[in-house]
Amino acid sequence: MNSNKFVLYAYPFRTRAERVLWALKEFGYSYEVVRLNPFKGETKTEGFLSLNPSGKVPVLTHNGEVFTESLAIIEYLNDLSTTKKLIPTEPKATYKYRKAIHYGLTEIEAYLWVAEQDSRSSALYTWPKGTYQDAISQVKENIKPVWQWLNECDYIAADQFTLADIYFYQLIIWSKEHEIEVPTAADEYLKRLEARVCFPPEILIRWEDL
Ligand SMILES: N[C@@H](CCC(=O)N[C@@H](CS)C(=O)NCC(=O)O)C(=O)O
Repeated sequence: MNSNKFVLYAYPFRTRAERVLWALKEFGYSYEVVRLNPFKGETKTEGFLSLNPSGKVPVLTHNGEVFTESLAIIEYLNDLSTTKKLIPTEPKATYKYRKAIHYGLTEIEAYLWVAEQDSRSSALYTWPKGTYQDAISQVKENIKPVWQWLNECDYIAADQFTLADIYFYQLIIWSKEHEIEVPTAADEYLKRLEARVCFPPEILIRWEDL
């Protein structure tokens, strides 16, 4: 473990990079975080674009090798770990885990991201009028099965914490910020996750709060 050198490139406020930060903590890796401000062009420098040509975070370097895509990175960290596993290995349990992640990505995050572009991040993108309302309606509808999962289980994809919880924590917090009503079982779930020793408080910092 000591030969692992991790550097995480993130923004100074909550982004998908906090998923990676949380996973680094859960697996007990030591790491350095480099915070870059996109509004000052710090993710468009030659140096950063040589790590990720899309200019997006998170980027993780591991012993000098570059890794991008937040969910792929946290799964890589799981695969590297010899002491802790946060992806189920029994086929049906793995299916449930993957189903949750894929559902979140295609049915919830895609719409949240568009809604976000149309509201808070308008300094980075602009979208046609009405986009926000349409995207939020989709989130409201598509998040309903998630509430049901949380009625049935303490965690999103299993009876215990998995990487899917890191992901869904952020999706639910994000939804709340867009005034999507969160049922009691889901609020209790968020509190359960916030009580974890490895929970990164950075995940709550929004750019408009800085
Ligand atoms: N699918 C990528 C998305 C990365 C992404 O969009 N990151 C945002 C911050 S959360 C970003 O850097 N946006 C800057 C931009 O769109 O130019 C992942 O999950 O890592």
